Amino acid sequence: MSKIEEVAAAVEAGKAKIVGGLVQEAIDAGCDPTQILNEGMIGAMDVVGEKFKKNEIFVPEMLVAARAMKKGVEVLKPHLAGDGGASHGKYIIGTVAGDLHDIGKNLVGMMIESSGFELIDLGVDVPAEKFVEAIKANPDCHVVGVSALLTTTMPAMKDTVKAIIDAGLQSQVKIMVGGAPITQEFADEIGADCYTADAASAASKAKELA
Ligand code: B1M
Repeated sequence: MSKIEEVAAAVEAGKAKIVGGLVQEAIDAGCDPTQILNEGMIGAMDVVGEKFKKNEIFVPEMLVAARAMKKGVEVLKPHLAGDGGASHGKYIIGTVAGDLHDIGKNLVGMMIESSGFELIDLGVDVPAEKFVEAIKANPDCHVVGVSALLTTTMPAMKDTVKAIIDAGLQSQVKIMVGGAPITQEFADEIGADCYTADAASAASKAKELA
């Protein structure tokens, strides 16, 4: 089994205590950090999601896999740093109301931060009004990121984008959206300024928008 496969197996099995060490071993063995993230950890979460869909595992197993992934990301974080240095101002991010998934949002936040933004993370289950308040409270923020992982919370993303537009804030901030069920088509339909499929492209797009 390769080092990356070992990381994937440990994430999938929810072995939080050993994932950090395995990620470090993979880094020490010269594995590419992005490959460890994409193939080792995100790949494992996809397997977990598939098993959940087939009723082979249940919410507690998904939760322990998520915890294990977070441990691995902690070790990987310094190795995924972007160009840092340059200051691109503030970036507000949150997962929409009703949605508790935060791994993808945290990865986007991490890449955004390491690209030179000051990150304001509103957390998960964030009501539309809280996004609006945060944007108003930070007039020097020019990009906001809205994440959703459930098809059932896509309407909350639509409401969030609408609330930001209705508050007249689209002249201040560009609205970025993303998350597994989100598409460019949906982003266009709800009036978001930008859709990106993953954390790395979110960071490079944010720099263009800032
Ligand atoms: Co949930 N869950 N979950 N879950 N969960 C999914 C999303 C699901 C696809 C699993 C499945 O059925 N195959 C499914 C959704 C189905 C659907 O919507 N049609 C699902 C479900 C059904 C549920 C519950 C309803 C289950 C239940 O209770 N019966 C429940 C809902 C709770 C709630 O939110 N209200 C639930 C709960 C949970 C846990 C709490 C147990 C846990 C989350 C823990 C946590 O986040 N702290 C969990 C997990 C772990 C998953 C899976 C297995 C993994 C998610 C993940 O972290 N992926 C997931 C299956 C899957 O995704 N394959 C699943 C890794 C992460 C890096 O990817 O978040 O997609 P992702 O982020 C990517 C991109 O999407 C993008 O960049 C990231 C990486 O580059 N991105 C952005 C994300 N946000 C972005 C924002 C941007 C740009 C890009 O700009 C702003």
